[in-house]
Amino acid sequence: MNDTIAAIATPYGSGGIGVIRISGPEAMDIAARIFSRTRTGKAAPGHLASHRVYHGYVRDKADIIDEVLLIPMYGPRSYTAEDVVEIQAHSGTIVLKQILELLLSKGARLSEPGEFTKRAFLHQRIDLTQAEAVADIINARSVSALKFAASQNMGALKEQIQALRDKLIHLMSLVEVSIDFPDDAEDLDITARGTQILDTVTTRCKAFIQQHEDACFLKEGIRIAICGKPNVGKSSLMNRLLTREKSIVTAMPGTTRDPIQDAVNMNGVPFVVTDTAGIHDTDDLVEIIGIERAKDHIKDADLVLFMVEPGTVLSDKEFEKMVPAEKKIILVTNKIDLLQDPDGRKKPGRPPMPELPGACDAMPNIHISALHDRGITHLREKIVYLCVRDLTTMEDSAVIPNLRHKNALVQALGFLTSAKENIKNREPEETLAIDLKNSIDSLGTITGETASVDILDTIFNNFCIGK
Ligand SMILES: Nc1nc2c(ncn2[C@@H]2O[C@H](COP(=O)(O)OP(=O)(O)OP(=O)(O)O)[C@@H](O)[C@H]2O)c(=O)[nH]1
Ligand SMILES: [Mg+2]
Repeated sequence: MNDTIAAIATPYGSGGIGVIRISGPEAMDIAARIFSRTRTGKAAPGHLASHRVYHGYVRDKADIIDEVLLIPMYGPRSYTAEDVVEIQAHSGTIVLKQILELLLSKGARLSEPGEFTKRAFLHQRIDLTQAEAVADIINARSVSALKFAASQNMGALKEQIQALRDKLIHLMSLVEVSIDFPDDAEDLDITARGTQILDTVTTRCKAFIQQHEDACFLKEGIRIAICGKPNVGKSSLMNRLLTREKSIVTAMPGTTRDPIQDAVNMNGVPFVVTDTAGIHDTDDLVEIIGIERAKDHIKDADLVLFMVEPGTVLSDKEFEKMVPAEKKIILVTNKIDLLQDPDGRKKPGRPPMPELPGACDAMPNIHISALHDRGITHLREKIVYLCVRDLTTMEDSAVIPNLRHKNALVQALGFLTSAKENIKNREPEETLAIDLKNSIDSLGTITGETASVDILDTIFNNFCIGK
């Protein structure tokens, strides 16, 4: 952290404004070397006041590269807590690159991915959960995901983990006192107090783990598989849900072979929808492979849209082979335009209703016409309702541990369980102290107090350069 880093902070490509960021002990000097407040470059900026906006020019000797705004921010009141300068230039690939190269030639070093945020963490301006939330905000694919990331960025998870850790540290201090002063041990009543603290912390850790399980879909997207017999209209529905023509639709059965996947946001919730090959008995090798892949997607899906059409006949056995019993399923009856007009009048000579196994009676059954865009809004609402009905209760606590946090919580839980056993079996207090220390360290990896260099590298390497 002794050197000064620079990077383009805005995305590649053309735009109104592009930002270049410089951070480190020489940030002000390096910026001053390329910046002048007049076109002729005679007026050196002199002392740059913090948090002011300077208008001027970036110059390479006699050449003006761009007209810019320059914002100096002295540490610790900056993103990294170091001296930071942000240069707002016009956003073109060449102009930003030229300014960056000029800065590098004046003594700055090109930053590594996430290095600005890493410096903010190492200077203890933010903890590790807040640093991770920065990446989550950037990558948020839905309003809900953004909301949780923003709350984590404000320190919601940090505070709750720290509170648990403080309770354990308090217990640890009692245990240490009773080891050092065995005569006072009885007054400290480690058994009762310890059990109570361990129970509280264990319950919270379990709740956090559950919150992770319930809500990790917010980041990754809820997986929906559209499946059914060939030609029932799966690809037509896929295109309706995505609101664009992604899957090929033809009147020929067996059109879709490879699974077709795309992300879509419905009512602020992210979904990943997969259109699959129609499942039936066939000798066609390509279809057989497509059907195998379809089954894999059905197995992994959080929700299956099982599609039928008027005239579909399906036995119990056939249905069982298509969809595993424990799946969350919405039955989608497509092509209702063949049965009735939009005003509800029955069509003469209409095909028979689908004949389905008894197990389907209990499933939600939505009637649609993918071709004529009927019932799609209702289906979307049903999908969102089924997948996120538990979300409202979760929002109160407003923290969602990620996979890394969850693994640390599981590890902590192991040590906490062992600590409780120690108290119950009246083991020596030294043994209890070891379990407590380990559980405190496990929770510390979440906030970064005890995180190893490897953990830090893994986290920050996933950032983009300039963040
Ligand atoms: N009348 C009517 N036809 C539809 C409807 N939805 C789809 N179709 C037609 O049904 C045929 C098959 O549609 P697809 O969406 O390709 O069906 P699929 O289930 O993906 O078919 P495969 O990929 O071959 O398994 C096409 O001719 C569509 O135009 C509908 O709601 N009503
Ligand atoms: Mg298809």
